[in-house]
Amino acid sequence: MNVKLILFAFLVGGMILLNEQTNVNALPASPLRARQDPGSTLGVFKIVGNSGVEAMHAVLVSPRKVVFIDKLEQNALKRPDGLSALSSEYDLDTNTVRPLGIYTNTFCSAGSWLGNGTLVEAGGDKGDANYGSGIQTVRLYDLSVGDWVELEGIAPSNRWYPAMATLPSGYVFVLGGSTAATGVNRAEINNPTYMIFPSPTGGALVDVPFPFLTTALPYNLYPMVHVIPNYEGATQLFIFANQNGIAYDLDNAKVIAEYPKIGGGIRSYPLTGSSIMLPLDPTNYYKPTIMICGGNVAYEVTSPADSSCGRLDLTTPNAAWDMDNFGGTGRVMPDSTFLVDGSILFINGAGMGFAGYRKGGGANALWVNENPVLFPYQYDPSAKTYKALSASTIPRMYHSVSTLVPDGTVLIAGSNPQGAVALNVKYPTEYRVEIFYPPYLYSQNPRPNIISLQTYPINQNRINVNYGQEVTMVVQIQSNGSPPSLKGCIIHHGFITHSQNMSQRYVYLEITNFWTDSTTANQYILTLKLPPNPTIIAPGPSYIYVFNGDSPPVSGVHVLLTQAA
Ligand SMILES: *[C@@H]1O[C@H](CO)[C@@H](O)[C@H](O)[C@H]1NC(C)=O
Ligand SMILES: [Cu+2]
Repeated sequence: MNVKLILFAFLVGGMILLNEQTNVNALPASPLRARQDPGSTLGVFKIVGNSGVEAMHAVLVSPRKVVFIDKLEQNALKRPDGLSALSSEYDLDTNTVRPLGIYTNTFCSAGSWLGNGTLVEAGGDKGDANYGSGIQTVRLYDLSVGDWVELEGIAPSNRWYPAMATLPSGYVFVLGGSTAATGVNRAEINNPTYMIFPSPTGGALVDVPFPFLTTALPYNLYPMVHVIPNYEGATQLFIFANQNGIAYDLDNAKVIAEYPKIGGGIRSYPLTGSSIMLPLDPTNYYKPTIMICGGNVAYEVTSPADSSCGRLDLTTPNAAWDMDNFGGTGRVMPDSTFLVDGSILFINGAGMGFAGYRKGGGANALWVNENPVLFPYQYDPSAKTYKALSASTIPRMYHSVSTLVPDGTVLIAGSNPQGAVALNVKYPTEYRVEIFYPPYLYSQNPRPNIISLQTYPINQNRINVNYGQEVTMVVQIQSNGSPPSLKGCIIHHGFITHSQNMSQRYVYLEITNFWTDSTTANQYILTLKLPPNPTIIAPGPSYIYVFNGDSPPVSGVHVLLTQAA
């Protein structure tokens, strides 16, 4: 036996003995403590359940429920009428699914929340004998109903691979796409227009020309759209496709800035990259920085994925892209997901090829996305550093997703690089749902337990809050000898598909007051100031968090953020 090993065994044994004898820090088992799983400074993946339908899209609809949406294919999960479900609701407490009622083809659509808290999903492809056409369909999901209502054929044009974003008005902006399914877009099927849902005039939905999408051909599908924060409350959008971005004033229908071309590869479908607006901070007046990562330089099966990210300050005149090497690993179809502490998880994707389906079958199958990247990076936006974390065992390539869950974990699902369900192939239709426990869940900083917001107890229900409001929170934090070091934030979790988080956003909240609650041990009362207007973060459902050092709360608070009446 090796000397080091003996020494190690002795040390571990000694430590256990010490703990048993002296009972050092013997706290009761409680969610207030850091997780005690065999520790990992690199995070842990766990397979927890089955998504029922392939998870092409995912959206957190309440703290413990995620809705998945697939395309038209023969999933094992059946609707009450016996046909395969195309959408499901996943319960994070029981790890079970129930089928939802989507009856039109959702391949491939998009979604975003209305400011009133209803989820909108729009677009898709042709139907068949059993399922309606989804290509002009708008779908609505209300928590109170717990299921979809489909408005078939109400959109004025076909949209396949559109982008969506919640506007400061609370209406949803639906941009671009093609009029038919395609591997790469082309002029004959391009849809260089946008529509706003519901109709701002109250009349029929209308399409408005948007010429940028013509100049961005052929790589203009799932364009990236982010509302630009400003104090005036103006509706200004950062829109990016292919390798170029503009700032667009939607109120006055004009381009107000054209940004330089990004370095590195192409960033839009099928050479799919990911974009994210870095956390906004009131201490620097919500200065907006966009980060775009991954993609590919060429539409070729054997082309290695792009290993670059660009950061751009949208409001700095003549700003240039600040490029890096994406941690040193190329990724096409990465997902970018905010963690509670303001870091970003870059996860999923492939090291080679592009977004799309395998060509051929059997031993001759040609996989157009290959070399799955199994490990995430945790990116620190302030230090601009990447940390490689633990790897999953499951490839997550085309049609896979990840989303933050309010308990600080990340749900990962999907992957299906083929047109129909296939299980016994190299990269099968993937139904396994994983939860990733980021390193901060193994932190020694005790986790805050939020007890109430504005005197309302914390449960699954949304609490109504307004822009500019100071909200009062009661929180318990187990003592570990040092006083808690709290930060606050509000996160809009977005709607995730095809490596885009429609309207996902992270905004730090100023803690304006903080005092110890003299009536209850380890309890604190604080006030948090919400952002001033809906350009900073979309109106509608969001989650308010406080975190202790890096340690996230037991759960964020589900709120509905609106303008004061
Ligand atoms: C939100 O607005 C949409 C579109 O007008 C409407 O269909 C939906 O019922 C509204 N939701 C709520 C909760 O009021
Ligand atoms: Cu797709």
